[in-house]
Amino acid sequence: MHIEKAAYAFRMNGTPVSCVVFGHGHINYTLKVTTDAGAEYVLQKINKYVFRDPVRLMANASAITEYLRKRIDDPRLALHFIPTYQGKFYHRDECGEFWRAYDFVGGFCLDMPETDEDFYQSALAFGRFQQQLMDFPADSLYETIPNFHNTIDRFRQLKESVKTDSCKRLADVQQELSFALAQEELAGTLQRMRESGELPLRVTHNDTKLNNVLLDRATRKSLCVLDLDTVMPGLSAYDFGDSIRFGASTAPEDEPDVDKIGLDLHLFEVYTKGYLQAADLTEKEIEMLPMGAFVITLETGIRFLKDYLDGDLYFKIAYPEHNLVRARSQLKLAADMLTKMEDMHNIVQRIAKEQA
Ligand code: GN1
Ligand code: MG
Repeated sequence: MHIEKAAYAFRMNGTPVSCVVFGHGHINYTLKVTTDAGAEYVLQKINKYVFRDPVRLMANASAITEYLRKRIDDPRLALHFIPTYQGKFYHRDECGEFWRAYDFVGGFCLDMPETDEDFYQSALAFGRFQQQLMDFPADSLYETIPNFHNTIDRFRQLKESVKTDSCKRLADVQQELSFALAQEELAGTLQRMRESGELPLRVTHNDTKLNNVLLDRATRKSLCVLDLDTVMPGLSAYDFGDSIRFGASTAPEDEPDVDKIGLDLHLFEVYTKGYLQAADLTEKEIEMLPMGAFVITLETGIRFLKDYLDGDLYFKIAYPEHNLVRARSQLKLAADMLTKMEDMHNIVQRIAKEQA
């Protein structure tokens, strides 16, 4: 068995004896390490193309987990990073790659909710996360990816890639591009409200996919949220919206048959119940939740589209057209959401009233 050398840099309990690829993330390289003492860890190589400053990234992530760990009674309710023998939360190897490790506490993650309750549990987890960080000093966090959910800037970046067309792929994406560009004005709504101060800045997770929630094997209740790389000041609508995009779709993010893709309003309702129960939002924030679903779905669509045009530099792909397939699915989902804005709005308002 090949054991990544980086595993030996961390103060693990025992000596690593097994090391296997793990999880479904699109960005970092993730492994599960087991030691001769039976201890299990997640070991990750941080993607330096995506995260330009891994040291600051780990400063954010460890500050957050330490803050959370003071506020929980069961250690499985927050990630626990393992220090290296040098006493840092990251290890820099001889190739200049950055690694980190955290306790593997068991549990499991889902790519699609198997039951309503699974999805509800994920809503509670992300709602709680935001609630627990309500008083965390947001301005002490570095912006690990500047303008991450600045949809207006995402359009600017897309247009740059269109202009360059470095891989001569523009002809493949005409239909997708014209749909996306027709939504540009509406898609800037949240960013404009953020800038004008109409929506409050919060510490948000910003990558709230269902598979970033750890569920307990025995009880199936949510334990904690994973992947703290993009925790930054943001809007509640981003976190809500990204969860809906990923978990309340009738098909996976990379479903090639767009006819299978749409918003499942029942799952939308399930998630809304959990999120509003756990997080304490202002009236304006509640009003903008459906917009969050649309904006983040469209934004993710144009990010995949841009990466396809650029030659797949950002997201890991499993086959050559993967990013194009993902872009098409997300734009189809965004289009379906547009037709269901009023339904989403009615559901949100009804639940908000019921829970008031
Ligand atoms: C990436 O790493 P992963 O798979 O959790 C991406 C998200 C996208 C998502 C799409 C840092 O998340 O923003 O929504 O893929 N993360 C980053 O599946 O760009
Ligand atoms: Mg991620």
